[in-house]
Amino acid sequence: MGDSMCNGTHNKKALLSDTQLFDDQFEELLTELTERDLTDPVLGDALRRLREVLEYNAPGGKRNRGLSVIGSLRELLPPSQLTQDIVQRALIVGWCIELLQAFFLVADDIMDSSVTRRGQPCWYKKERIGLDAINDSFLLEASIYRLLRKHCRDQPYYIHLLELFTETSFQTMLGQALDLMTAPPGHIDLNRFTTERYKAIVKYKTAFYSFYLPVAAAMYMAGINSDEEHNHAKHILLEMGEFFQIQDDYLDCYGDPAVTGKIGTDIQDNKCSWLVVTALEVMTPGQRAELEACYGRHSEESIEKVKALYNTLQMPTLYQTYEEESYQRLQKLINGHAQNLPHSVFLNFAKKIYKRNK
Ligand code: DMA
Ligand code: MG
Ligand code: MG
Ligand code: MG
Repeated sequence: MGDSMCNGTHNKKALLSDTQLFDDQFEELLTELTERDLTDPVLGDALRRLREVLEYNAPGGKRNRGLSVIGSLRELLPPSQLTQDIVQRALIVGWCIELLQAFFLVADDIMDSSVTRRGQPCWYKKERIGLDAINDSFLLEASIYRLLRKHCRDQPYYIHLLELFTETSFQTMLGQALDLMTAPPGHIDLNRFTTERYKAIVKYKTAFYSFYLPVAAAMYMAGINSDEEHNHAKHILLEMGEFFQIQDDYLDCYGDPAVTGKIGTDIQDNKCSWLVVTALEVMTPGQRAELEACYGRHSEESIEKVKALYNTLQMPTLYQTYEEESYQRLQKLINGHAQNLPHSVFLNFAKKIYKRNK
């Protein structure tokens, strides 16, 4: 331990990692959302339900999005300006992003007919939950705005955060709409799966909320409001987001469910996945006819045929090449577009996602 740690000016909290602080903050937030403010006794059952929904669906992920608010803020403000209050607000805004993610995932798993998430059954798959999970997803979303109001309403950036969260939510919903419309069950049409459509889906359903949102929130909290700065950051972060969803699509088929915590459904769900879009670019007309006959079908046999075709086309090799190229492109983008923002804001994020297997 260095001398500075022993001079008594640092309290115990300062020695905890952001991850520990972040996890501790969740316990506090649970009490706040389910016990402290709403005291009407007739709400007891509903608030217990909210607590259960929060406990099951908000923690347990990688928390990259939530942690990157405080992570980015530490790069944007000098340590002397990072008071305990500011750190706490950054942790709470981070949890708001994790709640937004939980809201989308609970609904996404219903729409994608998924089975597991983060190594446990999807919430809607639990006994006696079913489609009541729809209202639970609304509760997760509403919790965001209760927290923001409680902790940030006196801050000069409050309105920026509100607009950021509502706009980002809308973008994500539009992306989910495109994702679902491009994958109509029982209507297989490989012509729908274009690169152009793919890019639109992933930009809207994933990149805005997973990458731009946490960094933009930290920027507003640090008083960086200019459109120019935000557009430069957005340019880099949307590129990272596209790559992140390509990984997600790759892992849907090639990931280990014991590691990713979820069992893939893209093939049977008829999804416009990076794998199918890329495979279509390199396959023969004969292989295309074969794919037409087995994609978007639920039988184990059909799914295995699609996977065999992906292997024949060497999709893992194509993916690795893509990952390498994407990483190089991103480094260039950071050097060219980061402008006044510290490159570490982007590099920290990039470090967490490249070569990931979960
Ligand atoms: C996820 O897309 C997008 C949102 C907004 C949840 P996805 O269905 O590929 O995600 P996952 O593979 O985690 O179900
Ligand atoms: Mg899904
Ligand atoms: Mg989905
Ligand atoms: Mg996926």
